[in-house]
Amino acid sequence: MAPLFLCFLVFNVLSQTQAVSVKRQATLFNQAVAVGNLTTTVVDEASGLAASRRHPGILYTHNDSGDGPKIYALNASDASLVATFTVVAAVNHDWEDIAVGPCDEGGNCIYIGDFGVGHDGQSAKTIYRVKEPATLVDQILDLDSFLKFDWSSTEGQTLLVDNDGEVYVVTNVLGGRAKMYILPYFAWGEPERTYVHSTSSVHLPLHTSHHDPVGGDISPNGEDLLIKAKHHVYYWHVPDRDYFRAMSNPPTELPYHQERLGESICWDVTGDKYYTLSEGRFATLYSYSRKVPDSITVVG
Ligand SMILES: *[C@@H]1O[C@H](CO)[C@@H](O)[C@H](O)[C@H]1NC(C)=O
Ligand SMILES: *[C@@H]1O[C@H](CO)[C@@H](O)[C@H](O)[C@H]1NC(C)=O
Ligand SMILES: CC(=O)N[C@H]1CO[C@H](CO)[C@@H](O)[C@@H]1O
Repeated sequence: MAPLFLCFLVFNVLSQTQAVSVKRQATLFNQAVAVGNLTTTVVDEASGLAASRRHPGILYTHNDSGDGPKIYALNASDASLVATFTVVAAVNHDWEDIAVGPCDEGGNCIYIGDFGVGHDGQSAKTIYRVKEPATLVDQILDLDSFLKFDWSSTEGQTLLVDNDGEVYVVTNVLGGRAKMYILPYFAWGEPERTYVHSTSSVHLPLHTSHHDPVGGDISPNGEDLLIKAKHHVYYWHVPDRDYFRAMSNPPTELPYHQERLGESICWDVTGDKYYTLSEGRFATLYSYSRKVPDSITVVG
């Protein structure tokens, strides 16, 4: 028993050390693999991506402005369209991102960020929440709730939802540093807009010379955060789930296959890979899988 236990202990220590050095070398994830191309013409401006919790292997996406209030369910193994959901009592002014997180009364909800600047120069500054449907067939989804906010920023393109249902919105800036805001929970369902002060925000440790960032996602276990810029994917490991404090640390840059107009990124439901999808017709869905630490290969 004793030598076996010791062996196990050594293995654990080794794999911990490996994980740390692997992270420093920024070789945590593999290069992009093309999963498949969109075969449907209805998704031609995909601007957000999120993994279903209720239906593993399904990713939700949506069009940018110009579409109805529609969520498209894609098969993560071949990028085919599985179902289309229409959200009643919502409008797609300029939906910029989508996320999945808990509902108020348990279960999983889809969150939609309508906070881009539409063709009319206005921003709806609204988050919609709907329950994840039980079946993957075309259907109408009732609104679970909405959150109307206001801020001093022009627009956001990144929506993050954590395990507690807290909602974070990242501003999109041209030059300088974007800010991550946490939206107040009490604002859900309030007919009046709630003003979000900059005291509820933190600067990202990133400088941009493009309109960035364009998307992001928190992993289902809450420990990993991705922010996507036009040309880069940034990663923070956040074991304590303090996403605000994580922003005082520089991120690790992860592999990214440059897309024409890539605005969408999400984790897989297991957190073992992430996906990116570009705007445009017949865009390619890419996946980037987590590398298995060397120590596991050696021992296993
Ligand atoms: C997917 O699209 C890319 C770029 O248009 C193309 O090169 C590739 O052949 C397509 N793959 C499939 C399986 O159709
Ligand atoms: C997704 O695609 C895979 C491979 O093509 C297939 O086996 C699976 O049944 C599909 N899932 C759904 C929900 O359509
Ligand atoms: C099917 C559909 O409505 N597609 C829309 C997706 O969004 C773009 C605008 O960004 C529209 O041009 C498409 O018509």
